[in-house]
Amino acid sequence: MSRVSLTRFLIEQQRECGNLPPQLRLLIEVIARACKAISYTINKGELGGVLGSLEQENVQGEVQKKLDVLANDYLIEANEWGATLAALASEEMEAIHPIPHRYPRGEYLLVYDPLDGSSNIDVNLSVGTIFSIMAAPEGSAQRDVTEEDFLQPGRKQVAAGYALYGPQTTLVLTFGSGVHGFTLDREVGSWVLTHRDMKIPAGNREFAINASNERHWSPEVRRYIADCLAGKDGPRGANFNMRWTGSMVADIHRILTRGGVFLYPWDKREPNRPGKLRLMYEGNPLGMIVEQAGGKAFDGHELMLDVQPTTLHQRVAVMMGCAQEMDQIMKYMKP
Ligand code: AHM
Repeated sequence: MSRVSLTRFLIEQQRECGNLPPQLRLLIEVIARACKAISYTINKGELGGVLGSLEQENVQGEVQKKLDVLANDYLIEANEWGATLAALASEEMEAIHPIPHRYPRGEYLLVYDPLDGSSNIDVNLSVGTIFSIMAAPEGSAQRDVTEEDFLQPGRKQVAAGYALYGPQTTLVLTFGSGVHGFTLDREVGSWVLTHRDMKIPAGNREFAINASNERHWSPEVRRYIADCLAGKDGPRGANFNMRWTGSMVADIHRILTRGGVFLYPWDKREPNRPGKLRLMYEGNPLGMIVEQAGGKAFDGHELMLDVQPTTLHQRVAVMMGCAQEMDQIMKYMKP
């Protein structure tokens, strides 16, 4: 069987589905190229001098890893000059980054988390890059884009994806007509289509949650997890399994591949904060992928993709995965 490269796949989609304008196709290819560079850099590990932390914090108040900053720089350098973007925003940068005036501006806005799960880097576990693409507002070629222009609900994303740097490097993409996975062939330096039209399998009773926060959870979340833990003899009448990688992108990839649900709910450690994870960098792009793969994404009150963002770095409670199990969770969460 002949191998389908990312370029060939995108060109065929453009031809057949008509939902992939040339500028969006180019943007996806450029992001994929930057992810390739990030993958090679991560792979060098200690030999490349890229492990460890810097003595500085990002806008989220988290100590930055060297690779957080490197990955962020790769994505800016790759995307600045290509005339596909009006501006970009990164979890690692406080303010949005308009495309400098020396380059032509394009029709899209890019939002990304350059390295999700970065506490996993130094212990050689999976991390990933997550991205979300939206249309830039009309007229943004003539004026500077503002943070408000980025505050679009996830439903308006035109594409989303992630690269997972694990035992294999995989790229998972959606532009609104299904979810497709590619594996990096390191010898050739090419992304090869390996998972066409991914769908979250039903019936896998596996949940991902940081159980060390149990005492802080809401009564609804405690009841849901307690019922799962009660197993075959409990109200759910089945045994459940638990998995937690500390890297959301890896947990979502597992769910896409073999089913289950992921939860990072609101908890009372910081009661005024809706959750730990970020709406624009994690909730929305992974929510779009999960929905496109037949699953559901929920913030505890409404569907993730319907949440109206109010700030770029806003936090959100996250519950997403297999549709059938999400229906159960949503019943538990009803007031
Ligand atoms: P990061 O942006 O610092 O990498 O944090 C995000 C990560 C998610 O990938 C993961 O699900 C979660 O934080 C893990 O949190 P915890 O430290 O509670 O295990």
